[in-house]
Amino acid sequence: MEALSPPDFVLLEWLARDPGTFRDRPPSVDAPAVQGRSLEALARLGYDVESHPVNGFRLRHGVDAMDRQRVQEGLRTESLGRFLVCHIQTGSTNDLAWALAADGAPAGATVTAEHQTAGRGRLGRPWFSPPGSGLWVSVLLRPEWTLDRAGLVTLGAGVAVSGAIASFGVECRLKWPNDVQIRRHKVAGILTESRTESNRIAEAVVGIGINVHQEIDTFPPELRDIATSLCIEGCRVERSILLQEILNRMEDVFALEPATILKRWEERATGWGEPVRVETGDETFIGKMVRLTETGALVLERSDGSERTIHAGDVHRLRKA
Ligand code: BT5
Repeated sequence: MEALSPPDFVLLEWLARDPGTFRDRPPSVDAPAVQGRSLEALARLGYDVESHPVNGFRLRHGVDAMDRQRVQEGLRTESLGRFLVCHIQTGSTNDLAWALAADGAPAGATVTAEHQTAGRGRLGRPWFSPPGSGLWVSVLLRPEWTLDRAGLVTLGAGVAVSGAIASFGVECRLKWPNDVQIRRHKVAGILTESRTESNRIAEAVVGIGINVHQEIDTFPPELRDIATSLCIEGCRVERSILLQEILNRMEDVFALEPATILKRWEERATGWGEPVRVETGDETFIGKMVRLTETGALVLERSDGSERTIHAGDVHRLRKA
């Protein structure tokens, strides 16, 4: 685990006192080599530090570090986020949440990282999680649901995330099963992993990745046409406040009846009635998206009128002729 060193904090605090204004060097971080190293560390973590040969340094937009106190001071939840750990760097926050679970952490325990070096999506696909710019968070749940409701965990989290994003004034939509999109570009993804005991979900870790501050040219080329961030969509929000909003909403959503969660999800989803191609790994199906089943599976209507239920897969939109 990597951490900022004391001179980094001194420099950060010094610059953060007056964001947007150039300041001379802080008295205690005097040596140019220390300063250079600290500036690099701050830039790597996503702090927008600008240096000027004459005027000194400035923090262009102020600081948006994940701040546990800031998240918790506006929480209305009973369990979600009450136990909250904010890390600088880790492989995957989902792994940290599982480690917390093994240590007996309470339900609702939440873990964030400024940077994930091995963030993952479904089927082990990589999740691009650069430092400082996104909300990379995992929440431990003990939902006491039967196994057939496992899909509802992801859908419920999607309802909470999309509601939170919308509350900051951005129009967003859900795409089955785990994407949040703006203008059909992926702004967030959800990865639910669960541990089962007989027919029940004993524990689940919901991992949520939201692109917040990235500019389009900071995405790797293969994501530039399919991804977006809240900043690209004109929304500047502190990640701590975004997390607070998500946790508040998520606890409310998981208290709802499954049918209500599904209804909320369907209302926020995109693509009903549209022709799509769904890839399940082994098979490909083409049809119109018509509804969800009561366990959150996707129902497609095929051209011969028959219906096909899909439990896991990737949905691709077919362009209308
Ligand atoms: C997901 O998988 O969308 C789930 C992503 C979950 C990430 C969170 S971050 C916190 C927690 N810790 C973790 O390690 N994971 C969770 P999937 O539907 O399989 O989508 C993966 C695909 O999304 C990749 O193959 C890329 O095409 C694309 N992708 C990768 N990084 C992206 C990003 N930052 N923004 C948009 N798309 C991305």
